[in-house]
Amino acid sequence: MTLDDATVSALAERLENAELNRAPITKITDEFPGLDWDDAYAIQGEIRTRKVSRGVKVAGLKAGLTSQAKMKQMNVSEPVFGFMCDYGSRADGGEVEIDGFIAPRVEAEIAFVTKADIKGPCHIGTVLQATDFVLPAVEILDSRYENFKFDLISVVADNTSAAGFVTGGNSRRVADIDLRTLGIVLEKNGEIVELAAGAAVLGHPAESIVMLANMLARKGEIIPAGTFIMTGGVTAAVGVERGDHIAVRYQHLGSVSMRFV
Ligand code: OOG
Ligand code: MG
Repeated sequence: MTLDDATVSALAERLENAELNRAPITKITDEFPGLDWDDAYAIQGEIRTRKVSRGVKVAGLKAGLTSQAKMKQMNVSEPVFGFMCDYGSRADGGEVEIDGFIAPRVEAEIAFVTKADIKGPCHIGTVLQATDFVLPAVEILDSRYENFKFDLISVVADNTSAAGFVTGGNSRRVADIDLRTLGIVLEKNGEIVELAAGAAVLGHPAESIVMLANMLARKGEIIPAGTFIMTGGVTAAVGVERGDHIAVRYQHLGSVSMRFV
């Protein structure tokens, strides 16, 4: 950790204002090149504290950069973790107002809901046993950095570009389906633009929750029962513009769609 509390607060405020005013900023590592992981998660934690103190509810947790497609697209090599807010939720099949974002992108994910606490260090068996059900989810990403130019430290501080999410389709028990071979097709305006299988995320999307639990354990935290967790984009993220229709079809889990207006 290199920053003092006052600087963590100032950077959290700068990033949250960029989100709330949809006014992108230069990446924070330009000004503080020596920032480390602890600094980045401290800034993200401070953004969360600010939101919660204003009455925002944390809707769930997320892992990101968990697939080769995403790591390649973002030119990074390690997963990152963030949180989702209640106000980021959008209805399946509904309209999403594009003016609520700076430069939104969408990506297909597999989400888990837990039924027991998960305490790291743990393994995939712990996660599968603690999973109530899985469901399809589309994340709406929006970097608060200009031209989404960022590095891992900056993106963690910016709550991993979290901006919105749409869940839908059917929920299923993990024991009933093979999440590794589950096919996912992302269509934009009726054309297939991305496709993948669940194994794109760390070999099995539950591995992403293992990594999240292990990261939280280092801070003395757990994943509580009843947590909604997005395990990371299986495909590269796709930019969207006003008028675009997105539909993601999941084998066994139905589909999720939205139109940007
Ligand atoms: C970082 C967020 C990554 C995922 O699922 O990989 C993420 C970004 O691409 O802006 O949410
Ligand atoms: Mg994501």
